[in-house]
Amino acid sequence: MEFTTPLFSEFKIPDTLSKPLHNIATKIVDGQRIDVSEAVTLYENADLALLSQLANLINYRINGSNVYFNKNFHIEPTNLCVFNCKFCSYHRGASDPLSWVLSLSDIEEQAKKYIGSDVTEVHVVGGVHPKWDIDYYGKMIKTIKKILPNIHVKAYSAIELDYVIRKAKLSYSKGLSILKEYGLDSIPGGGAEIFDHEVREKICPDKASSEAWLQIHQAAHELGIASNATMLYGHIESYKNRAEHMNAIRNLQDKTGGFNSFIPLKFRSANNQLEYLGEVNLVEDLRNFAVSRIFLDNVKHLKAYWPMLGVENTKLAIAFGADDIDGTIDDTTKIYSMAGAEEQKPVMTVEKLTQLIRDAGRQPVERDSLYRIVKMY
Ligand code: V47
Repeated sequence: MEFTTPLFSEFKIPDTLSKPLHNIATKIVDGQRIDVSEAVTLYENADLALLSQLANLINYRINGSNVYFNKNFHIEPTNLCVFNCKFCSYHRGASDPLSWVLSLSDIEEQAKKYIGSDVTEVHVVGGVHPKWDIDYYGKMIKTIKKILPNIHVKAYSAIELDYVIRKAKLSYSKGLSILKEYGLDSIPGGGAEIFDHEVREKICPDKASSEAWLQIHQAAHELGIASNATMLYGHIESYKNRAEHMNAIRNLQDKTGGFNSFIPLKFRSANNQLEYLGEVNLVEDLRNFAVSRIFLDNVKHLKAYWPMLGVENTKLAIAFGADDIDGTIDDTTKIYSMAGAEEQKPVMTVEKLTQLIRDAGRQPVERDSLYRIVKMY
């Protein structure tokens, strides 16, 4: 299917818009940056059709009609965790039958399943184990690379990194360069949650601060290690908190250029201490994708993580600015299924991923972890 909708090349701002919205839309169409208060106005007042058109305009300028996926799997080394984040449905105490801890030989066995396959990335993330140190984190990477020498290892959230690097009494830069020596290729976006201090104090009081998260990603970028950024939304945060969160990411990206993608993660409420909040609806998800795409003009890719959204909602997210849907996954992650996401066994074939993208009217493109094209479908 060809991507020919005229509004992506010539979009006329409706005369019927209120003055503030008209001014914001004009800035966006003219390629100017919007600020935090303008993002809040979009969240509060823009209708879905306008948000979709503006987000598509920005996305089309950056990514054309391409929508990316990759062939990947996860390794989740443990769900023991020294922290007690209230939104987490995943962590368990050591005596809980639902807890797990992988040894290096378990990790070796998991990696061996992919010998001879054309998977390009492993995403390694888990709880923060009280006894592991930086060398163990390094050895996990080395174990994977011994079995799969060409795989890209995207590993460890800034929360895990902060813990082990500080435990080793090293600077972030030194700790990350040690892990790079072991084979770390890039860093996933987890642990950002919402940077606002008051919200963070309420939803994850004891873990690494917003400043630590940003410093770790900055140190990584300065060492040539690319990373992603996430935002956990749909709990107790305000629109201003979301816009300020994205502003911190946009500011850092201006300095380093090291973020590959931004990933809005919708709070899923099952089996955690914030269950009473319930969940925001799909319309709110789509509005959030669109404002993210418009606001983060310097982060090339906006990821709609399909295991969290489900297949049909991922198609809709593509119509609201997303250009990446993550990968094949192969039923190797539990974070979202344990929090009640639709996909209880997340696994997708390439045929299904490419069909999802075609159903959304776009061009499926397999990418590697740095968004280099592997294959056009
Ligand atoms: O930091 C935890 C989130 C993140 C819940 O970089 C929850 O490519 C919603 O970072 N409801 C970890 N979200 C996952 C993550 C990620 C996922 C996909 C791709 C990439 C990437 C990174 O998951 C945590 C937290 O923000 N999370 N519990 C929950 N109940």
